[in-house]
Amino acid sequence: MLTIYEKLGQKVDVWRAEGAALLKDHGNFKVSDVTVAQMYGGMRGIISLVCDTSEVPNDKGLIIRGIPLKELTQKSPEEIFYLMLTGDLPTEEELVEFSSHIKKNKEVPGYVWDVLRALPPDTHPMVMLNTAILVMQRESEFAKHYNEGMKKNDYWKYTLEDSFNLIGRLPGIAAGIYRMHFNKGELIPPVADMDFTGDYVHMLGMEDAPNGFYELMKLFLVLHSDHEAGNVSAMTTIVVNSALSDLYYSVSAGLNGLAGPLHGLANQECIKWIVDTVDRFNGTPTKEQITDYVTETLKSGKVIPGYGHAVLRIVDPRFDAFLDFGKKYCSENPIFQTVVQTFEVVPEILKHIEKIKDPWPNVDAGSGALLYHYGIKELSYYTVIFALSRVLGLSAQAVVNRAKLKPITRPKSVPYSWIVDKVKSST
Ligand code: AMX
Repeated sequence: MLTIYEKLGQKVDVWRAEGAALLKDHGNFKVSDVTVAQMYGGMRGIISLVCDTSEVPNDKGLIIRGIPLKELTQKSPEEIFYLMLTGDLPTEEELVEFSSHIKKNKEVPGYVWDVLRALPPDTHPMVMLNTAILVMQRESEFAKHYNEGMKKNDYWKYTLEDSFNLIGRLPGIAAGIYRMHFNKGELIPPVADMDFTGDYVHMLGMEDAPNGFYELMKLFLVLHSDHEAGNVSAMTTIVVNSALSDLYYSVSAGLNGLAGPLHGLANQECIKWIVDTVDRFNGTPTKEQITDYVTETLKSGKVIPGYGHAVLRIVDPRFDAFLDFGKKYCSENPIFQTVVQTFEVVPEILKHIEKIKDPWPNVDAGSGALLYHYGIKELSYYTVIFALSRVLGLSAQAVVNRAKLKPITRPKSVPYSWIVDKVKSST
């Protein structure tokens, strides 16, 4: 059996040779054009990034290294991380060796807790998470070896090492934030040999949660792990990382983007909207009541959280996976029932609003109701769990980019007058 460093080492040589051949033979091949509307419209649809860890065709949803998500929902976060890094699912032996790198880094240094305790009590949990990640930058192996003159060829190895250190500690940090911020009692130390999901559940203090909580967290951590490279958090991580900033700087930057309500914070916004609906109508609302509330929300100028997507044009398969889970474990719960009812109502309304390109639910439309069912009712915490999962993809993308010797990101910008002149001169 090859260790993860040996296995990736072999792949890296192949990837570099393939990339070099592609550039030599087809470097001038044109893959996309850019319109003025795209420049002014958030670069939507411009094919301009290479991402091997996952892809999101608009009519299929998430595919990780060629495997559709629905074939991966029973896997563990460790297996998905391995798959994203190498392109292969691990054998049992490989998984044990791989997981040992994550397990040996579980202890969170005391200074991280000191910094978190010093933050004002109304600090958002996402700020706590990103601060914790950033203060650990002093431990970056990449930064240390860079300062010692490491060779470019080895950048990926120390990025991988940073990812193991970061990912090993994150369940403890995320669980600690939950306990600290929401007064859940003392911090709970990790258990050396527990898996990523199990130890997180343990450190949350939720080992006695009702049947299915471990399965929910495992599914949650798999479903949110990656979504190609063009979304706000992934692209931000890539851009920052491309300056040879290490993983701590890059991931912390990317997660600041995840904290936006149009991106990862949508899960917090969505459950807030669902709970408000249930409160307002004293239980699971009727379809007519949901219709009224949707209309009111739209009239007030707000979006319906959990619906729509910049890329997808179908029901997000991640939403489908959560829906299946809910039907199995909590079909009687009024919050979950409201999610189901909302799904039956909202797309029909959004379909008739011309400007909305995707009326279907995304990942955030269903996840919160399940967390709520199991007793995690602190809504501002939801994006932290999303982040705990997404760090797997952000890290895998960074390692692969380093392996492929990706240069600094630096697209060209132009002023408005340049576009006007260009349009004039061509007509
Ligand atoms: N409710 C109301 N209006 C919506 C809408 C929704 N759910 N989805 C899109 N629209 C509106 C947009 O705000 C935009 O209006 P504007 O032109 O007046 O600004 C118009 O429809 C066109 O948008 P679009 O091209 O269909 O989508 P987009 O690519 O610009 O944005 C997204 C995509 C996700 C930001 C948007 O659908 C949205 O705001 N959804 C609600 C928030 C949400 O669920 N975000 C989570 C996404 C998944 C994730 O990252 N976790």
